[in-house]
Amino acid sequence: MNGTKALEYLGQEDIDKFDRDGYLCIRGFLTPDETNGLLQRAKQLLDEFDIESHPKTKFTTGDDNHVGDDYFLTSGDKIRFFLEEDALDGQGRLTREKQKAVNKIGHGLHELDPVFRNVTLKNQRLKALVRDLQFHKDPVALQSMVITKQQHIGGEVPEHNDSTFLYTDPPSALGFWFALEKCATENGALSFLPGSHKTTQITKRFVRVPGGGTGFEELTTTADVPSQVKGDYILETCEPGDLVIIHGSVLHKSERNTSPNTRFAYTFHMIDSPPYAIYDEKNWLQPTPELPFSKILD
Ligand SMILES: O=C(O)CCC(=O)C(=O)O
Repeated sequence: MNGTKALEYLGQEDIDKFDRDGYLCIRGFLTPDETNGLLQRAKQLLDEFDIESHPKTKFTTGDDNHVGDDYFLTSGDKIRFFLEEDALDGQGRLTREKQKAVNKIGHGLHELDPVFRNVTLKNQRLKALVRDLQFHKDPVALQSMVITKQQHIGGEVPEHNDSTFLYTDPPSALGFWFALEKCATENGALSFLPGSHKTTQITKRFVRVPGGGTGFEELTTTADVPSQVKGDYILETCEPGDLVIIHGSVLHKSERNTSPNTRFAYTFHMIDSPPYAIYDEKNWLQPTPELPFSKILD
């Protein structure tokens, strides 16, 4: 994947591991100050958001029941708050304090909030890593989120790959996922099916449905790859400050958090830009003239 250019941040063994497994954990990528800054800012956003004017949009992920209301669809250039499925009772009232009811904050943190922007768009270490990986020719950033995995009710994230949700032609999604707290078995650490990026086709894409809402569109695939994924999921426990780079085709998931500890993580994605990859108007998240997707290597 990497040519003859001298590496700036990664080692060749990191690049080889990412190529083999479809994901790569980089321990201690963020400094303790950066990690704590992101965590405290996320908690401050939770303290400050107004639950009275909130439409009570929950973050749901099932194949037949994925969130798709206007609050979600127009959140690409905003900082919005999506609730845990179990945070509301039958009458739509919160069953807990608002800070413990939010599943995730998204999706324009990396553009709008200075603390998140610094780590995402202004981060020289990250730019060096991106140049080393050579995954993209001209990457842009989109879809940033703080995933809180709340104590006791933090929802499961079912098996998926990210290119289904951020589809480009050809697929080019790459996830950057930063642990802000300890991530262990009991609070829903990420797990991966190593190598599945080489054996899994992108067979559907998450789209805006004409007339409103979201759904999945089936794709016709021509790639000649084995459809049967072999092997076992590997749970990747993380310490605060660790970064996991996630190939857009690799299968991954996280379990429900039934523990008394939250599992805050910050994540955003990169895709390639034209002419290398086309991101079209069917995608759920749309750039706006006021806030186009920012380039990473400007
Ligand atoms: O943080 C999680 O539990 C899931 C994250 C994930 O699957 C993703 O960012 O694609």
